[in-house]
Amino acid sequence: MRGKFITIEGTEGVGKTTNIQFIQSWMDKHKLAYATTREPGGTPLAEQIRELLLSPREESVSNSAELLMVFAARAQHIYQVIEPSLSEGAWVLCDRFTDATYAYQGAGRLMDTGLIAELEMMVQGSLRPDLTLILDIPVQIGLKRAGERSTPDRFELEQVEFFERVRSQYLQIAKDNPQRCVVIDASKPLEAVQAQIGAALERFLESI
Ligand code: Z5A
Repeated sequence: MRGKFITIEGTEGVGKTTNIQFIQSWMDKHKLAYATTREPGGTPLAEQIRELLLSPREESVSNSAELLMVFAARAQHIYQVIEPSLSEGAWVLCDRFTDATYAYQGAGRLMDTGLIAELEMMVQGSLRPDLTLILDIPVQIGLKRAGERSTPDRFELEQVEFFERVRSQYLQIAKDNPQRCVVIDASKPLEAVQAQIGAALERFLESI
């Protein structure tokens, strides 16, 4: 049987990395075979593109160049990791996927979402996540958490309004795709966040 494709999304510092460890333990407990990966990245080529995308630089990066790099990395990632894993029956747990493109390039950079949809179709065909956990917190709290943890990448140098648009877009995606998306209140203490994630995963498992 084909594996399930689970993505985890949210604005900066929302706790994706922290909670992925919790999801891995949940999958171990349920004896599921899985691969954990991330976007941009997940293969040597895609990780190189990630580096290009995230490094702060003097040269201003055009929105189109950014969008095409995101999808170039994604094409390689799907080809090399996501499709083979799903076909072998493994679940794929992915830190960000195309919802991030609608949120960051679409809402954040104010790019044409029709263009994103065309690239999505070209690169993914019918591939879509089966379950998406959208971790949600007020932008300022996330930026504070992210700032305390590491030096800012090229995206983290953006203004608060940029991240407000990203957050609104994620909430809109959740509204538009209630079958696939679950919004998690990530402003709560970690144990409470993980209780919500655990409940969402159990519901998903029961539904399949
Ligand atoms: N990007 C894009 O533009 N278009 C696309 O299509 C895709 C991506 C796929 C890299 O993503 C960038 O790529 C991203 C958008 C762009 N923008 N940026 N930057 P990333 O996911 O690798 O990077 P990130 O969003 O910055 O994630 P992050 O910094 O790794 O944060 P996180 O994984 O969500 O959070 P964390 O490291 O787990 O937690 C942050 C801190 O908060 C840490 O100290 C934790 O201990 C703490 N934490 C976590 N949970 C809690 C709770 N509940 N309470 C208190 N403290 C907590």
